[in-house]
Amino acid sequence: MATITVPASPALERVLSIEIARVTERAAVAAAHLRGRGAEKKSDQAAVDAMRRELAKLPIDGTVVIGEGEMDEAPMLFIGEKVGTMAGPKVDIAVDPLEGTTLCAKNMPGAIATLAIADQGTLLHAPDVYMDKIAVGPGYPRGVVDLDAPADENIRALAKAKGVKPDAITAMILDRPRHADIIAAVRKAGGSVSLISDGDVAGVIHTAEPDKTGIDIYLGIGGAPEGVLAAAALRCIGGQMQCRLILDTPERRERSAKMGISDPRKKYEIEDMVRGDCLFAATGITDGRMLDGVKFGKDIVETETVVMRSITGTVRRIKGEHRRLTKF
Ligand code: VTB
Repeated sequence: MATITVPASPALERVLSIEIARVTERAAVAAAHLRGRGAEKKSDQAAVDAMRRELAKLPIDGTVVIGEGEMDEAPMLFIGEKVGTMAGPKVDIAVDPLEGTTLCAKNMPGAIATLAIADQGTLLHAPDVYMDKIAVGPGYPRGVVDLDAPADENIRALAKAKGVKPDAITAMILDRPRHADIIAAVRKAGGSVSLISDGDVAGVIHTAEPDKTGIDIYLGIGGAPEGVLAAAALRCIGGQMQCRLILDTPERRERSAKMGISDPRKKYEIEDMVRGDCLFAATGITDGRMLDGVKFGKDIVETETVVMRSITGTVRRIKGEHRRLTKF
């Protein structure tokens, strides 16, 4: 059988833009088999297994930097795990094989399988803690909004920069009691709030296309691993994002120090979280605003995947029609 050999290169190879889609497709289909069964752990495990199997075939010398947990707590895709054929570029890998386990378990919109690949040493090694996030799409002056400014101020600043009244601005926020104050502040400024129950990787990405998604800004606290994945996507399509890890216990500060984080209060820009070129891919598991979910036909499985590449800013939407179903 013919094999593809990818020479090592400082720039991420183009061929990987197709290969990366295969990885998220397989993870999405594996999880989709378990949609709506209330089986969070089982569907996550199915996605992890499938993603790991496919990653092993990629022509890369990869290291997982955002994964399922640290070595002692995750048997697969743990932080530090080597993945790929080892015959290819040295890369960092960030994975979330099932982003939105609850969405999948309840068969609600927005569960995705997602992955980012970046040049080695360029992705933030974020521990699995919470992260405060703010993101807006492309086309605004740098610093138009700020993580440390009150939410109402950010809404007014964004409206001004967009040339609209604050009531034309919509903020997407995770529906959690911890966000009561920022939700109130957005509304106080006149803005509208679009709440999501889970899935803030897609939430951040929505800001890049406000005309299509109706979302101008993403605000609030979610997972740090999801923050790095979202930053990789935004690095490809444009936009601004600022984040801060929430290291509010000595244990969390110690854990992050071990991962190389010396300043626990650091405010990260996209360029600090993704310091070089990257590829980002996501495949829909359940139907969502960003992607259609997996469809199971009689003799065909259909998938939708988005692949983004930072070097060129190209975004590809790949509709997969899979006929050799034994591969799943
Ligand atoms: C966040 C968000 C994810 O879970 O990690 C959230 O980034 C966790 O927040 O998209 P809670 O602990 O409040 O649930 C997701 O929504 C899904 O994994």
